[in-house]
Amino acid sequence: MPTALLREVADTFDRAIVSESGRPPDVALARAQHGRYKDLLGDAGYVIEVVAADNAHPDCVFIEDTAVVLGEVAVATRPGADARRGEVEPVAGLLETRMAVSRIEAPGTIDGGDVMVLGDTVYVGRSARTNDDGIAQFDAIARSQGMSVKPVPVREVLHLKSAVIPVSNTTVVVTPGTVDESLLTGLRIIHEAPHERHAFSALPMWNENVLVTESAPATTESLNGLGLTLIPIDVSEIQAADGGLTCMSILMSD
Ligand code: CIR
Repeated sequence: MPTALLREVADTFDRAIVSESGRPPDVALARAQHGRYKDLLGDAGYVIEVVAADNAHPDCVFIEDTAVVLGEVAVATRPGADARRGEVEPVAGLLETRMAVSRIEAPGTIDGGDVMVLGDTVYVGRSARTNDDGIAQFDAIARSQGMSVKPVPVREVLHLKSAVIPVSNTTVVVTPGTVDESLLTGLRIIHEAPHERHAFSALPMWNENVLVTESAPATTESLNGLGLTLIPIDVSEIQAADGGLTCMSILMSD
């Protein structure tokens, strides 16, 4: 059964880390938007498992950053932001009931938001949160699963998947100027509409339906013709805290 791990929104979410241009998110509205997200994943057939929030970790709803499933193993990350490191163990503990868990050790850092798995290729953003040592440790684990890692330096945005957003295994939406697109070999690239810069995010689901942010209708329209079923959702409060649609879940397809 496809399974989605989610983490509840903390009461302290209004103290989440936000970029300089950001604003604190509204906690009640974030909870309502997170509830809708959970419902849409349930409608798509995912069994939902929810980890309780931890008010000592305002960003804990962004569960994607704490662990990545690669084939038969889960990788418990070591987030680049000190304040987020305590989010990892409750998620790793839950994953350990299902599969082997490998851990990224200091001085390595990696956030799940920097990891984009497309088939056997794993693109990993080198960002303010993910360093070379973290990428090297991650690469060793990926190789053990028959996968190969391609590092992609990221500019201007928090994570690789803030700017290179998969909508399927072969197509990504890219925010122009944030990555060297020649590193995205073999992928079809669609550019985010200039007036929607950083507003588009997506979550491709196992049934080939794709959640997309309501805040980027022109970019979404440019995906018509790909044969995908696109389902808009408003996640304004998640975006206020620099999150997108992938960041609120860890999806496992069997
Ligand atoms: C942070 O700065 O870490 C959070 N406020 C946002 C994390 C978003 N994570 C993601 O997109 N994977």
